[in-house]
Amino acid sequence: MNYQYWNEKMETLPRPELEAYQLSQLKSTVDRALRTTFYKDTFIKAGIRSSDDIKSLADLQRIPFTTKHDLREGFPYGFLSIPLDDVVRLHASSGTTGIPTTIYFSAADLKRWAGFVARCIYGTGCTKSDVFQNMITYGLFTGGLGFHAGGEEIGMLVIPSGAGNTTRQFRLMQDFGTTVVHATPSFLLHVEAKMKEEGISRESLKLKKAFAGAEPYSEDTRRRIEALLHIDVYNSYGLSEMNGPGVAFECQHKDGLHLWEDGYIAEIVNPETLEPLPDGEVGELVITCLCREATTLLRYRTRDLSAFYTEPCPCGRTHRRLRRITGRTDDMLIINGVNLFPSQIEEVIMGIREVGNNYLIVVEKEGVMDRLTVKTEVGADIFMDDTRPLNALKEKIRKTLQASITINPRVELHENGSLPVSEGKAVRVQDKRPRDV
Ligand code: DLL
Repeated sequence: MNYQYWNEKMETLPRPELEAYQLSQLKSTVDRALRTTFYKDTFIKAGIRSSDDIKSLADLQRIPFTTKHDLREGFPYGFLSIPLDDVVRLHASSGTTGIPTTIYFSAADLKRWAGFVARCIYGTGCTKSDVFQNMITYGLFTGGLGFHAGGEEIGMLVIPSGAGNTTRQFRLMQDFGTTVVHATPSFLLHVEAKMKEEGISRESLKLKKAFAGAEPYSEDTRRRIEALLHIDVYNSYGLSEMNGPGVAFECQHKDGLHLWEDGYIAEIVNPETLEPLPDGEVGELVITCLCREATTLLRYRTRDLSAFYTEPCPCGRTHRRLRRITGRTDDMLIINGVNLFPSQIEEVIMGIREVGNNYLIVVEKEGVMDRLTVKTEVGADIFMDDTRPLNALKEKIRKTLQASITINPRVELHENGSLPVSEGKAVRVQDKRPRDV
């Protein structure tokens, strides 16, 4: 395979040098943290007075974890480590409580972030000759401007189309010969369904690749998008607290996501005990940001579940790979006492050929019991008025799900294109059970 590196020196830095670099960056991050109102207090309690107290990477363990709750408590400037005058941009994600978590960037931070995203894009084989249509939300969400800057850094022609409006997306693809797109996996599935509906032939498009991320999806979903659109799909992971996209990305092997360890220190911990887990074991991903001067965040508990690969990657990059993120610790549903991640359902149903591209999980109370309903669309080639094959399909889905998740779900089949689609991250779960107050 022909590998291309955007920043060969950093991407292939031997581990001892990479770790020495991390240590020096960690030290400056600790010094910056001491300038924030949040860490000043917590560091003093932890006995850290300056970066001189950090002698090796192992000393990271002395630093307390930071949570989303801390970020909200520190709103708006508790994590800022440079004068506000030197801040040139903010991004924010508004959570369910309404208090946004806000991340500030200096001009140098934006430049570094663009470099990491460029590294991701270039590593998939893209060049400045590609035409890149960024079909994701712009604005406070980091996916739009983050990928936009990465594409421009490489010198690609970037089309800032934003999310939604498939008719206009097809038009742009045809007019400008789009070769690469970026979207959530759920929007890519929707695009494919709309292509059929609008009679757009695959041959009229020059598409080769897609970057898909911002929400969990299964390997079967990736394969489905690849087969339907005849493209290569690369998994892209990131979060606003760590700048946005550009934290971890698949290389041409599409087997695990390289986490850029010169920009981030990642740990996998047991989400209950918070003890570190050995490579290969699934746990909560905790990240320290080394590549940003405006907002300092150390040992941030992402709530995302993943594991480190133990083997190095044949592409030659020395940065460790993460397994596909299967969900979040706070995504877990408990149904009549059985723990269930929505990704377990997706894994099953996306492997069934007759199932369409969209689905919804509904949990309700029936008397004292929880009731799980899985609503899935059927493929475009399946007729809704032919009940015999539909009943057989329903039974097949129910049985396969039950064998895999040990819960007997109710299955509802819906016409292709009839379940709600969101332009941003897909909303896959409706938990209608009354909340205990
Ligand atoms: O979703 C940043 C991003 C934009 C990533 C574009 C990739 C592409 P947030 O809105 O803060 O930021 O959401 C971050 O989304 O903690 C994960 O739970 C989830 N997530 C992001 N990428 C993936 C992925 C952006 N590839 C949260 N697989 C994260 C699974 C993902 N989950």
